[in-house]
Amino acid sequence: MSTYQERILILGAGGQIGTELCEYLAEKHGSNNVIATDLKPLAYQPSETLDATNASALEELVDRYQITTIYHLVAMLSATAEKHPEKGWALNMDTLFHVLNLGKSGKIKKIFWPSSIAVFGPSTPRHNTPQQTIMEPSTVYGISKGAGELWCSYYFEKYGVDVRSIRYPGLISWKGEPGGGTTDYAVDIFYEALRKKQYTCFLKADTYLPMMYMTDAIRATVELMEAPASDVRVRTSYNLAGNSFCPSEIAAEIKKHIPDFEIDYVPDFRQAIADSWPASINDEAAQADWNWKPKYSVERMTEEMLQGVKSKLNL
Ligand code: AKB
Repeated sequence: MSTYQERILILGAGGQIGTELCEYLAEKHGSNNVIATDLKPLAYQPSETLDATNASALEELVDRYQITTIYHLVAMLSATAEKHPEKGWALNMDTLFHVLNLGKSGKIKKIFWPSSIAVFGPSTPRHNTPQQTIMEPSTVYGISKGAGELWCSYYFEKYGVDVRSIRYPGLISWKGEPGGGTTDYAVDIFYEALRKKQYTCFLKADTYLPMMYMTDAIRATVELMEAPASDVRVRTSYNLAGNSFCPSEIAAEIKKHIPDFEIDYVPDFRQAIADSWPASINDEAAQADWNWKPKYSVERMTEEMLQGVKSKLNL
């Protein structure tokens, strides 16, 4: 726990992670101490519109709100970045540097920056992928996350910036929607199962990927941020495992609740991205360093997702 009153700024707060992280942190620290920002106006208060590529606008908010901690969630994800490689690289790297430099200048004390399973590539061991292993990503997003991890570690070693990071698996949520990722099918499937009882999946039936329910991911994020600095031994980014499953398995789980649900498979360019990523992840380092333990099974996640999406769609 910190000995000072944390004042938190969230960048990209309107996205899939930000939507739930804002709520969670506001509950914990009081909403006056959690300021949300996004390109678009947000319902959450207090919030500000911010283009995170604008370093001086970001610094002005940090000064105005006396921010101590930034959760930097702005990113172009894997599928979109393959369509806009240079834009993806620029967005993902420029915004990271702006935030790291605020840490270097001493204006902020702590940073969270998400990495991803996308840092791994076709030459990485695919099963139970270790914390430290071959990392030759084949996507723009993965290259940007891999480079970003090394920059985080560099700023920690050279300038003492307390930056912490998790390699998120595919994240599954109903409150916030994913946008532009390869693992998005695992959210879309719930919406389509409830709306149409039919889903056409853009990955093959047996494509295993590491996945995690958002409630676990938010808890992991905050647990990492609250761990004593000396326990955070990995300053690139931590592997984090939840469940590993493939489209046919999640479809079978949904069928237990919606027996006439049907799925078919029309793989597109995202199949090659998924094939380059791990099928499952080893997170022993996170378990050992800050006591990480996932709580959600695929069964429990499916029940909560169906309930949540149902209420969101007013069904
Ligand atoms: C994506 O699919 O691009 C993201 C990720 C795994 O980082 N969800």
